[in-house]
Amino acid sequence: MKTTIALAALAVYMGIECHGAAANQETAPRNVPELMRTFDGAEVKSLDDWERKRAPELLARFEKEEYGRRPAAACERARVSFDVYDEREVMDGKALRKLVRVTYKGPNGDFSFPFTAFIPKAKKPVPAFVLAANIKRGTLDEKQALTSVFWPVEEIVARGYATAAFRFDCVAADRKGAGFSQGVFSAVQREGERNDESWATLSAWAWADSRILDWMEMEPLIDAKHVGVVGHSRGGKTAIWAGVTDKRFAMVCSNNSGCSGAKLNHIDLPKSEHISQILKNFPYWFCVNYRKYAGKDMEMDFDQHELLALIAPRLLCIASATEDSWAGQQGEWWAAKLASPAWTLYGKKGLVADKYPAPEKPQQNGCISYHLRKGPHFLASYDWHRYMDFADRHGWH
Ligand code: GTR
Repeated sequence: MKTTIALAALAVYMGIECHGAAANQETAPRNVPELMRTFDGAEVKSLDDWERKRAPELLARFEKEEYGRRPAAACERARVSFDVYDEREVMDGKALRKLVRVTYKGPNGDFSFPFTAFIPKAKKPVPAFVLAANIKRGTLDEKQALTSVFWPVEEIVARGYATAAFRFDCVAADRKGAGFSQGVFSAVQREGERNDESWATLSAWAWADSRILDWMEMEPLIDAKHVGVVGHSRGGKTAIWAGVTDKRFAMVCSNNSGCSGAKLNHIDLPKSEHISQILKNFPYWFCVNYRKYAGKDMEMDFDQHELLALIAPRLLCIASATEDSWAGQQGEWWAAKLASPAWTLYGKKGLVADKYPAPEKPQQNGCISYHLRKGPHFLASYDWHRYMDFADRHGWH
């Protein structure tokens, strides 16, 4: 009880909303679009069918209809450079803290944003986690980071992982009406060049996750082949899109991401957020085309399990919280379950579980991990430890 109150208070302090009580009875999905059938009706029978036809058509669908397409210029590595502008020992010499500025030279001007990295001292390069930090107040300076429950860097470092985080609003404003002539958008294109399938804010944040990975690839203290991307709620949606659009991420951890994140739409969970609600409050997270799906959650011909499937054969962690029915916990579990056949095509196991789990009984036997934390909508130390357990289990240490 105490922990719950403390977490809720922290969530409020950090500007993160807490959502209502749990719905625990089991609900089954209905009329779910078939993962292993192409849009023109052909059955996907092999890995080849998947990689040549189905996965590309799904990616194109999610780009065109939900998260938007990133202009090619945003993805040119040669436009990106880094400046480590401060570096010091922290945690009694156990780790290095680096402050890094990313500069992107866009066709329409320059844009830069800072991030903070903590790297444990070790004999060989260490695996790492990148966090898109959706905090609305405070900075990611040393003091903030070291005392933050949302980003428990001391615990992460103690387990031998490096971690880096950027603040959302340093990349693109998290505000309705902010438009697309600010943040990274301004450097890439003019508002007048945008159309109904242009990238939007979730994609811009996911872009920043990838720039941090660019830097990690050049940082000799980090093992860039073992980097996970983590995010909570809108950050959890961002983490999924980052992992889908950038296959260098070896693991995706999507915490309480809910509607238009890990939650399946074809499931009747009345207390959970629906597409019409998310579009009303946060239209700028998505491309304009997504608006045609408002009120069509159970009718659309694609769904979020198909997005998760695009992460196969890499590692995927989906997490819910008992008091977070707004995120639709069972919908998150079902999407993980229904995405699993993509892992089977690679000779691996997705989510190894037949039943929705009890709280704090993580399901971690396959390449998809699912856990249900007790408590509110939040990214807690408990969640981080399950992500690190999963990475450890897959030999990251
Ligand atoms: C909520 C929103 C969710 C979720 C959350 C968050 O208000 O409805 O989709 O993303 O915000 O990011 O905290």
